[in-house]
Amino acid sequence: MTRVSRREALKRGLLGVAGVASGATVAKASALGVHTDPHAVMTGGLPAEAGIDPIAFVTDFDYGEVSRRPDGQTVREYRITAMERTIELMPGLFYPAWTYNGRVPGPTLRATEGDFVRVHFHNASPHEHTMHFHGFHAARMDGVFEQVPPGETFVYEFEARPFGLQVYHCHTMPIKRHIGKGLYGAFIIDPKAPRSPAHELVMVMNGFDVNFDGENEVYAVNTVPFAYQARPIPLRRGELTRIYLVNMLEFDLINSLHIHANFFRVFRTGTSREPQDFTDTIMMGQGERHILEFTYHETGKFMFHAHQSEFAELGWMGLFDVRDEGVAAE
Ligand SMILES: [Cu+2]
Repeated sequence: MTRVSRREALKRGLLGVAGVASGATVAKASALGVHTDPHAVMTGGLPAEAGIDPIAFVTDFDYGEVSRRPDGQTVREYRITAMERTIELMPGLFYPAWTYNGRVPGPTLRATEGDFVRVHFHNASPHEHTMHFHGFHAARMDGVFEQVPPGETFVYEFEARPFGLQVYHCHTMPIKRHIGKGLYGAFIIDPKAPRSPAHELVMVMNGFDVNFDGENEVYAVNTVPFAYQARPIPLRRGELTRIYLVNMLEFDLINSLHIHANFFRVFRTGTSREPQDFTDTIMMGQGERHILEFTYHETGKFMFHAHQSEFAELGWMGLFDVRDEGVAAE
């Protein structure tokens, strides 16, 4: 396999396939040195596709299967399966991902502080994996020493604490491989007294090392490069927007988000009800996550992107389309 640097990939027209649904072929992926064997892009009988719809993903929250204990405590049960799946990041650009439930990121799990959380984790892949949740729990629920072999199941149980924006990811060595391959997701723990009503969006910043050279060739928020440039995220003028922003980017030390023509309040890790900052750009290391709140008072299209310009040009950019009408209510 010829090593192609990400700058060369850029020169070879990676940007040219953004948002183009037809005409691109596996030859483009071949230029990047990724699989072109038709069997390699059909893992486990599943067709190659993005695994998620980026527009649906931003507002897709998994509250689990809800029941109640005799003492009134809410129980939320989630079913997560680790599986291999080749996903199509952009037309013709395939990536053999390791996924939770066949998608990258995994589902955005959501509970309220004090709920009892039970996660049935099944490993349907040929490698050992775990689920390591950020937040409070017992040592045996930490997803580090209890590796789950292929074909086995492990049940994680804990109380959802503390409220804020948490994250989960695989904690199997080498971790950079297991995270880089796609095993992560957001985990929102709402405070008991709800936050103010808002249009809520989940953004998981990530990237993919498509030629396995230990650096990312493409960057994105929610997996698909340029997804929200091709299909802007609709916002309503005057309505509070709340972004649950998570950085799970592997290989690069930092990532960032910048929004145009506006400032946001920053609730670091979402653990305080009081904002700690008011700015338009935030830098984050891997595993950092923050809640951002802002309101647009003008209509029109506004860009948001990583303020590492290279990341933006390799896929991590998008648009808000602020309107007075035609925005689905949450
Ligand atoms: Cu893993």
